[in-house]
Amino acid sequence: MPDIRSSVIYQIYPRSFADSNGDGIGDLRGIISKLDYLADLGVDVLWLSPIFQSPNADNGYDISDYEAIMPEFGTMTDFDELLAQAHQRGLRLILDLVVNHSSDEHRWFQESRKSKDNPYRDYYIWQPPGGGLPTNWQSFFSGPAWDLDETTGEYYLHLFAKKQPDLNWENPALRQEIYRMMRFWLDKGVDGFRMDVIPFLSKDQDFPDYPEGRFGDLTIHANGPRIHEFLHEMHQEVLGHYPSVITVGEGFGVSAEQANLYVGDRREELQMIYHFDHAVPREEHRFLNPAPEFTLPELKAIFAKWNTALDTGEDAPGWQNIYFGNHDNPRILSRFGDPERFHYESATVLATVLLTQRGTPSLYQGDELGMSNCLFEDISEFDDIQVKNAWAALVAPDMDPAKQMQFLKTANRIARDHARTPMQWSDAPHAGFTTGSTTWLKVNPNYPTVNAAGQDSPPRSVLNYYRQLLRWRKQTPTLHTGTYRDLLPEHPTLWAFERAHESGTFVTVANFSEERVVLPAEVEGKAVLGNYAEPDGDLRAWEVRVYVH
Ligand code: ISL
Ligand code: CA
Repeated sequence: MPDIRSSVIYQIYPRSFADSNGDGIGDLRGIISKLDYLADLGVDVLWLSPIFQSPNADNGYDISDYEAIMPEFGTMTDFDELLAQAHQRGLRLILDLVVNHSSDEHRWFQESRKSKDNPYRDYYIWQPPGGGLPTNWQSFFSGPAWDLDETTGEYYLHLFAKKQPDLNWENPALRQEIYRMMRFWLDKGVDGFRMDVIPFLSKDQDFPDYPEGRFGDLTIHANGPRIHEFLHEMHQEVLGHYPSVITVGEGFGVSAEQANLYVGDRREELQMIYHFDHAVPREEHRFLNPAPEFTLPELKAIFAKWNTALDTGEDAPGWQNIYFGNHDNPRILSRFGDPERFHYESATVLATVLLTQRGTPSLYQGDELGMSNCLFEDISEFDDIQVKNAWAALVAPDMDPAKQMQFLKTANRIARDHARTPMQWSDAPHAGFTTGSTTWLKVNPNYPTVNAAGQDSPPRSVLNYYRQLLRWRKQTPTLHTGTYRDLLPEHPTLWAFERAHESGTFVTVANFSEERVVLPAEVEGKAVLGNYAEPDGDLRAWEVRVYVH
């Protein structure tokens, strides 16, 4: 089994990847039809965002049956074929495990809400009304985290939307149900799980209000008192019995110092975690008060800090999953690059920096083509519950024109929908994503110039750069396990780092600007790879090079 450290993960957002039957919604047969493309790209592991039965209040992150396929996506037969065909091509497949909450349409919740003595009552978290809301806890998508359920007159907890009630991990019967479900998928041959908001599973049973000054800080719900006991139990009961299983925890609220509690080598919890230190801050009010983007020195400091932390302390070493973007963030090219003026150059800068970093990288679908943010002209063009609920809370009450403008401008920078527009396969109508007449979310109008078919043959294309880089990464052990050292942490526009290992030392140097920069003395050796012909002398606009010495 390949070491996860030499692997690259590719995230598929199934709703937007490829539509096989013309209904405008991506599906499993669509993914099957693109497996050759993915194998040829050179990635190793496919992570599918949720494919399970769901009313789609949060696009599948609200599951109503963990062992059934969402009918819009296909059938279990389609899934079995997808898995077999992926394996035939040497691709491993991991699923999204969303077990902090389910959908309110899950059978367990339907039972749970019926009566206080229903056998499923304790599958969820209920509190009596007392003097009103049990605590002042807030939810991600919709105000207070408690909702009064009329049938029994008690509140249930939902740290996300109302339709996403939190599961009660204190209940051993619930935990066993989850473990059984995990075995069901692993026994089918699934290669592992990406675990949604995994640090949230354990809740403080004293149900304290937010501490003074931290009202609404949702990171407080992470790292609860029994989280490591639960994850260790999951390992004993399930994960440890599948020696080559891949696990990636979504580490919302986990600090660099806490990371090895989850992924330290001997902890028997998870294999990898990914952090949020460089994710777009997304408290609801950000849509009217946007936070500035990270500067390059800030971004570099975050990567350096995590590398050090994972190698430090009694639980070291630990391993992480690294990324620039995913389905919860805008497009990386729009955040950190220059899609209009230096499309090829800045997309390949981001590719090279991520794929030569230390850690197992996750690529997000479409980044290998340089897909960028899409212009949403009106609130009605968005789909995401987060944007819609924030609009309802912040703008709809008075529809103040200045607020509307500010909101739309910010959403056009940070909304999750940017990552969710359909994959751009060709310059055919709807970017070749569907043969039908509509798509569930608008297609980025730049598809005639940015698409996979158009980038397939030209040697100088973002796609061919990724293909070449992924092949080179695979055969270069230094990139898998070599140490990481930032050579110029303070430099405002250059990211220069060294990866050292007995098999060779490499230096990546990337210019995150259009200004020419003199090659610093710290960078030595012979250039082996880059995004400009003749890599020599000053670094040109958005130029990246990798040196060996
Ligand atoms: O995008 C965010 C919310 O506005 C993130 O903070 C996100 O909610 C958080 O990282 C948890 O993400 C995961 O769980 C959510 C789901 O909406 C996200 O898509 C998923 O990645 C609830 O299941
Ligand atoms: Ca379809």
